[in-house]
Amino acid sequence: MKTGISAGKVGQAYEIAKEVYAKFGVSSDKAIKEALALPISIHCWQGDDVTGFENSGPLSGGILATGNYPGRARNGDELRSDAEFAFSLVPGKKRFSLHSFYAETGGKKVSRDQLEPEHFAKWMAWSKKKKIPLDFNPSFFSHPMADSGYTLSSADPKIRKFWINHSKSCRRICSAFGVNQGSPAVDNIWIPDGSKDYPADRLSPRQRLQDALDEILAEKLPAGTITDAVESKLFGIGSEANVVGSHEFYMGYAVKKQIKLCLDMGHFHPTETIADKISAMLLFVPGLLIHFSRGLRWDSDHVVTFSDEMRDVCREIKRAGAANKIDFALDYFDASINRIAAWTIGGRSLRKGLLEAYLEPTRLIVDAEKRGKNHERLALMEECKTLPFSAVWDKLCLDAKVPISTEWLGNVGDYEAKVLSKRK
Ligand code: RNT
Ligand code: ZN
Repeated sequence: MKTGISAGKVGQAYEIAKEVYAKFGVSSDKAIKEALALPISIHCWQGDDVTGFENSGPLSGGILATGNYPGRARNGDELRSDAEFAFSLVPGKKRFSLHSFYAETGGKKVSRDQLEPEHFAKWMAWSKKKKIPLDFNPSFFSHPMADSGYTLSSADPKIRKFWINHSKSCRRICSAFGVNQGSPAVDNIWIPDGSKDYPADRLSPRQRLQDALDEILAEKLPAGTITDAVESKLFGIGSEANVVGSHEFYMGYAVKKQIKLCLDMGHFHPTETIADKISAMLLFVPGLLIHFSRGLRWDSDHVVTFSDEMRDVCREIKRAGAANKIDFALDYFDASINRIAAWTIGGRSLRKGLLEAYLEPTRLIVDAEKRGKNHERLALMEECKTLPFSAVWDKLCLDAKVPISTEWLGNVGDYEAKVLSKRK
């Protein structure tokens, strides 16, 4: 939708907003720069409903992309051009996160335990050319070896070995990304392992998972090329009673190994949020990978919005001065709406959350708390919610050369008519 708001008008509104924030001791110019500088790792799998390029059958692992909006990307070239287009609508620094089944093997079937960096040559060349660093994820689902519902924790040594080898090749690929981009790529391990009904033995699978992870992480890779992370979950479809890689499991494991813990916003109890975990966990692990997502009833993967939960997470990171220890990543998949819009809405919302956090007059609020004036603290927190935030947001978009307000819907509409609607 065209708003008809000119750059001049945005500038005028911004000048007033800037004055208001200055009264609260906040530089909005600085907040814009800080918010734009934090990289958001955009997840490739929203572009094709977590399908990948293997032709390995339907999505499994207790996750599900519902909907059949036309225009999903069917190959690497389509996915890359869709992503580039989405990048042009999301302000600030971006990364791109791949799953192993987005390998491009030139039509040759390559088993997941045999994947090599060369199968990601196109992705790496693109990453370099576009200056978009990559992140990586081994894929423990949508595969016959995952049919039992168990992978790294499987009681079958053949299955376990297969996934251990897959994880090892993924770490090498991830490290090759790191070399290619001159900075670490994040390798995030999430496995679907769990059971539909109450298991009698919860311990053995967890022992096997710990041993498997130890074996995977034992391989030393060139320093500064890879950041290891592990992601927990509460339940999935078909793993309602027990998930082997639970929060407590990975919390303990990440502390023990001093690797990053991945907190996915959709992977906790319905009223449990992750904001309060950040300052607690950062005392014990080198950093956190955050999967920004939105849980809704059974689904942990709705498009990220500017929700209280997400804003709380951004604020907590800012208040703790911890942004340099956080990898910001999106994780959701909605096949019922235009997928580029899904990327754009989530990416813009997260950037908004970051901007809002950096605009908070944290010092004033903390000072009120220190003086024991908790009514002032509460009043300030309330006031922050209605400061002229949208004027600063529009200015951020102008500065970053992306469309303001809902103008981007026009761009998405054009792309849908010209490109997406031609995909049958
Ligand atoms: C699944 C996890 C995991 C996946 C992606 C596809 O519950 O959140 O991060 O969403 O790896
Ligand atoms: Zn996740």
